[in-house]
Amino acid sequence: MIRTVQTTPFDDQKPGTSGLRKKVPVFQQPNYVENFIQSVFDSLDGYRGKTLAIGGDGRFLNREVIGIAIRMAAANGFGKVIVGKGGILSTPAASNIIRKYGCFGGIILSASHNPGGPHEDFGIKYNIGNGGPAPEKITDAIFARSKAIREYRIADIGPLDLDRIGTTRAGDMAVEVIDPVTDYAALMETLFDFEAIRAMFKGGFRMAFDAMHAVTGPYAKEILENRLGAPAGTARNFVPREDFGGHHPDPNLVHARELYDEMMAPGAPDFGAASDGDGDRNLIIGRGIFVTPSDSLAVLAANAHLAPGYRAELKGIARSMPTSAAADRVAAKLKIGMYETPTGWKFFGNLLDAGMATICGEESAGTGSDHVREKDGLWAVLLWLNILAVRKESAKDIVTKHWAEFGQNYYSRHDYEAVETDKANALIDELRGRFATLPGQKIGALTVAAADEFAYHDPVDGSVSKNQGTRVLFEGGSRVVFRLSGTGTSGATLRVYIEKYEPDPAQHGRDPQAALAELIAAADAIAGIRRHTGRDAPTVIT
Ligand code: G16
Repeated sequence: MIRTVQTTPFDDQKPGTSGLRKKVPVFQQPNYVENFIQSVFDSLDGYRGKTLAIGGDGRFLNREVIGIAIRMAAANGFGKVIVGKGGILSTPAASNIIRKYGCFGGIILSASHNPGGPHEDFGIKYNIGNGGPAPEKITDAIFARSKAIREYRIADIGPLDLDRIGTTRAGDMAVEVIDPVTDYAALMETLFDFEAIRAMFKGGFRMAFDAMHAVTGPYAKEILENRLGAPAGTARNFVPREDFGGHHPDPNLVHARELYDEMMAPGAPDFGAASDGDGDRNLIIGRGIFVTPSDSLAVLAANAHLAPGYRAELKGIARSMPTSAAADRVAAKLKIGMYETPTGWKFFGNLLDAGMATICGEESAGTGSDHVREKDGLWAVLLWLNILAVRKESAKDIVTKHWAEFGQNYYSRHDYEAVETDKANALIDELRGRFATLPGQKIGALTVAAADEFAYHDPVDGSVSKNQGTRVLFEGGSRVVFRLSGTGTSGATLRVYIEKYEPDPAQHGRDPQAALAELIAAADAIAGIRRHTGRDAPTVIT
């Protein structure tokens, strides 16, 4: 039986950088989830009888919301839903399912690297038929609808068994429960030289992969240990938990500190890696070297031809604006297109669909390719393994040689989390007001060359996205970028991205904070970070 339920709108359902992310108690308000999902369906055309993929990263509230999504999909006329067993699908695996099975779209439940649990974070995201996050045109429509919604539709169906693989019916709709790992693992086998990686493990190569008690655990166990023959124990913290074991499933130098310390200590494994809550981010640490996501993108692009799936010339490389320009130098050498997009994986979708880019990446620990339309944590790890297996050199040697050839883009991001929203806005507004007067100003030894707000003109569909980050560019090519995060759930997070290009190999491999000290001081002098936020130091430095 289909019920139409009267409701009143919420005014805070604006999707951010990657879907709607809020604290769990916000989602637990009566009708909150239903309103948002109905607003998604109301913003789409032509889905009757079609298939919807549904899955999430297994965090607290995952099962309940999956049940609601299935019942609402049935009531709204979808012909079928494909759901990961136990309600689990990593974000890249969900993207693959949407593409492989020709789904109309998908609903992905995740708050990514944010913590999980009854008082932590949850999220809902809609992905379109290409497997990628909905573009702004759709997320804007969802938000507009969420402010006007008066009713939603939901089917009263009996209990759903999400733990048994197979197809059942929910009213007129088929519910197919699939193994979350099988299709993804099969896709990885088509892209990488599993033989070569297997031989490397057989030869004694040691790796530590921290799944951070998040969704990648079962994927890593199956692919690294079962299929590639890495010793048992290579995948750690591989049992997904609703609260990620009480940790932030954020693969960075703060939350994956143990792995970092191990990789820097004597007797470290050859290679260390980690992934986040929903499996789309990656952390790469070679023995004795942390590889920044921006450098990782550049190294992967320069060496991708060593993997079977990327033997043909890359079509182009894309990166988000705050990501360092390291990959630009690779694109220039390969004589292929280089695209600079706003932050948010959704902006890569058009470039990938149009065949203009093959590999994309972001400073926020995301790398991926045209194999799906999400960033893909394990994919990045496997491409690294493939490169290591073919080149038979250490990650440190590979990165050091890369710098020697292309120069090093020193890079760091300073995050000021949970800043009062008014204060963060005031900082950005003040900065905007100084665009005209900043050029020519000297700060220490640095001279400002230009200051502006990044706007993106999508070369495929002509859409324009404004206000995508404030840039201060210095003479000589260094820069500082200021941006407010679109994924936080408390107050505002100010992100300060700092970058300096160093061509001289004698100056490579220094501590980035020391190498960037002058720019870090300039960032505060220009934006008044301390003055506005009252903070002496960033919350997180990556
Ligand atoms: C999301 C987006 C990424 C973005 C990141 C950080 O990642 O998919 O494209 O770079 O957020 O965004 P912000 O700087 O606005 O917080 P994830 O892994 O959180 O889904």
